[in-house]
Amino acid sequence: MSARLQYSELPMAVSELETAVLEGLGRSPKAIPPKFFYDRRGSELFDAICAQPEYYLPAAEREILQTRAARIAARTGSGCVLIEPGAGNGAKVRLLLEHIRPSVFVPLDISGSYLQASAERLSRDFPWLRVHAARADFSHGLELPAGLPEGRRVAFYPGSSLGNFEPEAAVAFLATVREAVGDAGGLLIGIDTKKDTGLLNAAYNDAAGVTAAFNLNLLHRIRRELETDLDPDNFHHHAFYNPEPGRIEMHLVSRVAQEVRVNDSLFPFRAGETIHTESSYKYHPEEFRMLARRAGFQPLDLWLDSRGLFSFHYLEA
Ligand code: AVI
Repeated sequence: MSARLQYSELPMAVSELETAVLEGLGRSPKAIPPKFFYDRRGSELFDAICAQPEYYLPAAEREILQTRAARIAARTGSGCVLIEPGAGNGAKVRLLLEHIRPSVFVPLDISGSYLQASAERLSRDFPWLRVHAARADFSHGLELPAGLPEGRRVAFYPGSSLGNFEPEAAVAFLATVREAVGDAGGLLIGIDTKKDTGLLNAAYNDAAGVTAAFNLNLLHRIRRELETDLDPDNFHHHAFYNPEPGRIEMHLVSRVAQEVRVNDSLFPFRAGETIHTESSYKYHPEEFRMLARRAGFQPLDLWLDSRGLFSFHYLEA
């Protein structure tokens, strides 16, 4: 590892998956939070989703970042501390780094080995860049690694990941980002917009079955990591847009009536009963601006791609 590259592990409960599964399968309706999708295999499958033609988000987002990079950099200023929660493979920030020229880039991700590998690639490809990567579960708040330089803090939260929070939790998360960046800070955030239901449903039901594999990987992960007789083949993927709350819902549907054992607990399933694994909220720009204001941010800029499929907002504290 070069001197420009640092890696930290912020505290994370090891038994969290077990607790979430035992609690979530005991509940009615059954639910497991989406953050457990992202073990190494899940992160790889998510990358594969991003390459599916139906999943319009990455291309729309790339278009905005490519065409607006100079304006974005004018807002963030160069030499800032650039923080990316849920950085994944770092593909998006690459479009901005040369423009923003941050003093340090701080990628945070729940998947440690995946994060380390992508931080190393980034450090190699941008020889001037200082990278301080940290494995962190920021679903409980945004803790930053110690030893970051002084300077304006700007958070970068692309990919519409905020959509995976319930709206109240989204406000709470934005408020923790607001606190982490401080009074002089900013947030550049990508938000998926409301649109034609057919496009939305196709994006979460790609023809190659990658989203289905991503959803089902949660069950494979549970099988790998917990003491269980759960058989992933007894479930199938189901995703649909629910217009009333304005969200895509992903579920795993039990094909049969069955009983699943995890540790010493038994969980009965009716045929057709589901585990709700993810919600992905879509926001009109003004709906999102209202959320941002409630978290103490002032919305400044709104950028849309040419088809109006995706939005980027720049907010200041
Ligand atoms: C990470 N997140 C914004 C994705 C989404 O679109 O909600 C996760 C995803 N789930 C299925 N496909 C992609």
